[in-house]
Amino acid sequence: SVETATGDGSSLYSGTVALETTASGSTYQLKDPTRGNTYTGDAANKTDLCIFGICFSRAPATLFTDTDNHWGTGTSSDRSSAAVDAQYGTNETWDYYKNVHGRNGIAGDGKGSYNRVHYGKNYNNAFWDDSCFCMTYGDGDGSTFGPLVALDVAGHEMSHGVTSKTAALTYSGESGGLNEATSDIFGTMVEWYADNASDPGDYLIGEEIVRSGFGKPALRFMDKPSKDGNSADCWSGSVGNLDVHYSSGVANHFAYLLSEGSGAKTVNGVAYDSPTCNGATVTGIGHDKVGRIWYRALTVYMTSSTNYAGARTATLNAAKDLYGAGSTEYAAVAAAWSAVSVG
Ligand code: ASN
Ligand code: ZN
Ligand code: CA
Repeated sequence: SVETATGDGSSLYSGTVALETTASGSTYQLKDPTRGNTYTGDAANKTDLCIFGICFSRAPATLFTDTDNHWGTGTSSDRSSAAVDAQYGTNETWDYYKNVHGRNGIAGDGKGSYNRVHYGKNYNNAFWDDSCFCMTYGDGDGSTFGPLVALDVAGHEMSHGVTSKTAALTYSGESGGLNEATSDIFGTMVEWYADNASDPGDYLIGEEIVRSGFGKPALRFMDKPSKDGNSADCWSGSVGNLDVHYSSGVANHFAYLLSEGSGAKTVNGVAYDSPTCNGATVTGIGHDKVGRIWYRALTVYMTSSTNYAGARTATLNAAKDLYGAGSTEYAAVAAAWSAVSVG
């Protein structure tokens, strides 16, 4: 017989976490019947062979099993520890979308996804793939990146799946920057939602996975995106020529300003100093409302070709729906976009 069991895991980045697993005979499977049978498997350090999105062979996803339902050791010496982080990342992402936005799974149909960990050798990336409805995580090379299984990375990558099923923002030009920013914003919202003492909420992307060889404390910085050396803080007519991970800076900066406001501030022990492009002072409305406004904008108003001007309109419409045209929130959305030179 097969039934849901409650276990726990020692993760790499998030301490000890609860896991819902599947009891099957005398073993447990890292598969969660309460979240669409989302499961995690071992890619055995193999890679996919895909050309232009068509895959001729795929690395495996050999389901993790365990004898006592206590998973991992909290160190990379045990292959199941990264699996704990990956499974926990899907749990928190699922719960964030379900409990905050009423969205039932990435596609909104209750269907779970799956994770592969230990993809490739020293692989310095993680990615969502619509064609397998699955997440893939590298181990990192150990000098620039550690295992890429942190919460904000999980939330970022799976949010690409949500974007794909909703606005379907084209992954180039300004819409591509908005696609990437959507993933940074919701990756951050998942991290705040999880409220995990080992990986508390912040406005940094990838702070848990970078190593000394990377030379910066995070991949991206929402308060002042140019701190990464590449991203745009302010909109300009050429922003759409940047790589999508850098044109995202304008919307990440908007989201920070709308959450926390401009100027210097320490939040959860992290110091931020967010400038505005127009010299104005912006007052924040908190990250929860930013997540609600962005989600409604993404799922109701944005389309595949939405650009920055369109994102301003979409989020203003969302704020009007949620809080009213005369609300503080509506005015704050307008002020935050103006502060990044949009509108
Ligand atoms: N980690 C990268 C990202 O999510 C991989 C990709 O899909 N472009 O942006
Ligand atoms: Zn991305
Ligand atoms: Ca983070």
